[in-house]
Amino acid sequence: MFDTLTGSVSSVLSKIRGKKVITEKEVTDSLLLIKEALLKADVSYDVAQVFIEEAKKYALGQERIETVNADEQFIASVHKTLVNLIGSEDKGLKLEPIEKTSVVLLFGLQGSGKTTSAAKLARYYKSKRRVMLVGLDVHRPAAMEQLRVLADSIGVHSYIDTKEKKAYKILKKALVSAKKEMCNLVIVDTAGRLEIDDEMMLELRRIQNTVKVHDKILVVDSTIGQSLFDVASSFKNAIGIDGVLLTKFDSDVKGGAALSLKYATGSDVRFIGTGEHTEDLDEFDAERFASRILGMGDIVKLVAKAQEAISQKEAEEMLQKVIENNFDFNDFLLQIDASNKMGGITKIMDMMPNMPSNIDKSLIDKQERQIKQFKAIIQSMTKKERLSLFPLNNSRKMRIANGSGTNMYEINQLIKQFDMVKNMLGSKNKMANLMKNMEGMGLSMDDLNKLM
Ligand SMILES: Nc1nc2c(ncn2[C@@H]2O[C@H](COP(=O)(O)OP(=O)(O)OP(=O)(O)O)[C@@H](O)[C@H]2O)c(=O)[nH]1
Ligand SMILES: [Mg+2]
Repeated sequence: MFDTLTGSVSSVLSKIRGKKVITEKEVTDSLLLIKEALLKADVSYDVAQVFIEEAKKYALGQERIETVNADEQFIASVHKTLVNLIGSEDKGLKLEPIEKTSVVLLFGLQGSGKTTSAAKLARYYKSKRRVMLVGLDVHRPAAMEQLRVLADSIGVHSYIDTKEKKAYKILKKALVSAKKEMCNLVIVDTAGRLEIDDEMMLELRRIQNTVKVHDKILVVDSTIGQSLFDVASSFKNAIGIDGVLLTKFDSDVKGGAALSLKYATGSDVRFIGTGEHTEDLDEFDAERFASRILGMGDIVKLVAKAQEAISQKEAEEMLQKVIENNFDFNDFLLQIDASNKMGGITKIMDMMPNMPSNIDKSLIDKQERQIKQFKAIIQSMTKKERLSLFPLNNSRKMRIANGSGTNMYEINQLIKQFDMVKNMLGSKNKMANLMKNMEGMGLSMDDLNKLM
């Protein structure tokens, strides 16, 4: 994601890094280069201009802090300016207290991801609220069905009416049904158009005049490019925008929309869609996003994920086993699972700071395949074999290879890595090493290590 932008911004910053003193010219030149990178990332000229002016004011206007290096202070200024520009003070949906019913309206262009996002939000909130999804796409009955299927799959209520042609009438009836079902969060999916048209806006206005809407969320495809400004201003004029949900963040190579939305809509990006599945939704975090653009990586997320993937207790138990020389294939499997839980190597790399953008993807694919293979191999072992009480002879290896659809070479590879991890774990009696052993599975966890 945004490899080019991150690459060019970090190369500008790398020229500054290590400097004790930075001249005004160096500040201006660096900011101009960053501006160029922003423009290439499809950020509008206005936004890029605002960024450079603010950053300059901030960087030059600040008093020199003696204890902080000039380079760090400058990078911090750029970071702060970016965060202000992107802005995300508002997080999540703006909801009424739970005893009241909150109505959230999703709107946007055709194919921007409204229906999918409605389902994602329902899933996100279903543990906190009783959710009902309402389909108002009166122009395409299939779209309503799509919403119902999604609602069923995540286990929330839904209300559709494929016969009624007036969207606002469906919503009125849906709210009655929501009361009956005691749903306190109604998420409304509306129809989209290829372009903004009057009929679409009229329909939205009618909806808004019929019921009290508590949160109006514009759904925007992050690959939209410069037309973002027209879209935002039309919806803003017609019904107003409280917040933005940015979809297809996973396929956003430029980052322009994410950078410009606050400026274009005056509202914060509250959520980002990161894939096609209903679980692929995150609250947007401007600090992290800015860090990523500056090549500082998404360290916060990486650490949180690592902690989630392997609990402290599991880690300590594993360490104890190594000390007692009982580390077995079951433990190894647990670690493989932990790396899977973190989203696989590709996602981990994406979160790491200063990762070169030209990493050989085929190599990563190969390593991910190998991890899957290792899992299959261990799962084909007998209970005793998994305990690693004796060396595996050739006939056992053959049997395991047949069972897991692998071959002798791959089994030997696994044993080699297993031994490596075991030795590494045993070498230093430290929790930090536990994370490091992931290197044995092809992960570079150096940065994580420093933090643990
Ligand atoms: N990769 C990716 N795909 C997404 C995301 N959100 C939605 N999609 C895909 O985008 C396409 C359109 O999504 P929909 O939810 O049907 O869009 P919509 O705005 O409801 O479309 P209309 O009802 O036709 O206006 C589908 O193929 C979705 O799977 C996302 O965050 N990432
Ligand atoms: Mg739809």
